[in-house]
Amino acid sequence: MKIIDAKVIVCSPGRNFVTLKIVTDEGVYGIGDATLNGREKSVVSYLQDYVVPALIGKDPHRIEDIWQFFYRGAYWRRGPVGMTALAAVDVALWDIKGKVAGLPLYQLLGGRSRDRIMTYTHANGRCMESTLDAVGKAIDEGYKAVRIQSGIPGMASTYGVAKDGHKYEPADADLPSESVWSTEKYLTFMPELFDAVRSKYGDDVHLLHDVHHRLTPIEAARLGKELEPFKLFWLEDCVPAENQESFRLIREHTTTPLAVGEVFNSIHDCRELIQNQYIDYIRSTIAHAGGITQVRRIADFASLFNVRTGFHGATDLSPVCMGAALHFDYWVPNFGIQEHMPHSLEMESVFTFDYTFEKGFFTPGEAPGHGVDIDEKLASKYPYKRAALPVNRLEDGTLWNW
Ligand code: CS2
Ligand code: MG
Repeated sequence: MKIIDAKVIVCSPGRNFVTLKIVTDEGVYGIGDATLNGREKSVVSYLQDYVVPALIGKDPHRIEDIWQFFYRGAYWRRGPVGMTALAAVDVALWDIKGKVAGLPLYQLLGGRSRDRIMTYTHANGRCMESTLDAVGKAIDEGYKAVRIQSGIPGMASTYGVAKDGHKYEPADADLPSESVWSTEKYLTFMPELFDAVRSKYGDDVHLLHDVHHRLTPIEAARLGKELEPFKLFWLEDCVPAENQESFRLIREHTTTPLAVGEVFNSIHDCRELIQNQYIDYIRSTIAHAGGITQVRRIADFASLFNVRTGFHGATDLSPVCMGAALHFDYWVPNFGIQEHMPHSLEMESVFTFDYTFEKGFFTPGEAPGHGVDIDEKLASKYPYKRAALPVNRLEDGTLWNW
């Protein structure tokens, strides 16, 4: 079997997506998600100018060798753009292998380890009351786990809170919009917020929160400690994780479980975090961490240190990534939880998939491969429009982590 073509499909059904379609000489094709929010065209160029020409003629069954060719052979290894491009190739090849074998992807990985996949959704509001209402709505929809983000008194806006009446979409302008952040106001409000949620909804629902890289280690230690009474499922991205050692200080102060990794693209980004058990959940996702081939290595390594998976699953990861992630979640022994920000009907119209959601849990389909496809004709009706992620400044104007 040989690869005879590879197409990069860029579309924007409500938001930008990049999809790689690899076609073989036997008519079987596979697709992978190559979406990197705010940097889509960089991945398009990396694929079109450097990866696709070298793919033509290769045997699509040689997934590992092709992975090594575009990782070890790239010279300029790692980085979000190259690893997102490699991830798309990898997922498309696993899709082809499943189709040729006539097996759903989870069977190729080792069969299912569970009956269903627990997922969490987002609840957010501009104030405590509207956030509490959003939590209640998520619980009514059957979710057993809810991520909570709220507007902060004294701040005009903050991460994770949708503009009135809209779904939350961070890439909200042609050029980066600017927001203002106050750690002091945030740290004062968070314990009040989670106290109110627990008081209203009790202890049964899992609560998660994304700090989104905005604290220093000692601030994160304080927040983790102050949130302990509210028994979070996890506190996510509490500090930027380039310095993995900074998590030791947080770990020494709090038992609140920690999750990190959606911005990682290599096992080396999380090796110390995992082997020192500084974290409880690794979030590196198939679309940005080099595909199934590398994420499987990360998950296996994490299993040695009691670290579980908690894949990133925001709307800027397409249904292709979601489909592949659910097959992986079905198999991976050290599964933790799967994020799910529902895609809009417009987004879902371009992608067909056979995974299903019921009462807080997902199940992948039984179609060979990952079960997701793209309607190229319909996709072409939604042209790309540049959309940048925001930047964040402290109240004194200092450029801070968004
Ligand atoms: C967030 C993401 O879902 C999450 O945990 O961190 O929504 C993140 O802000 C976006 O994926 C950035 O593109
Ligand atoms: Mg996050």
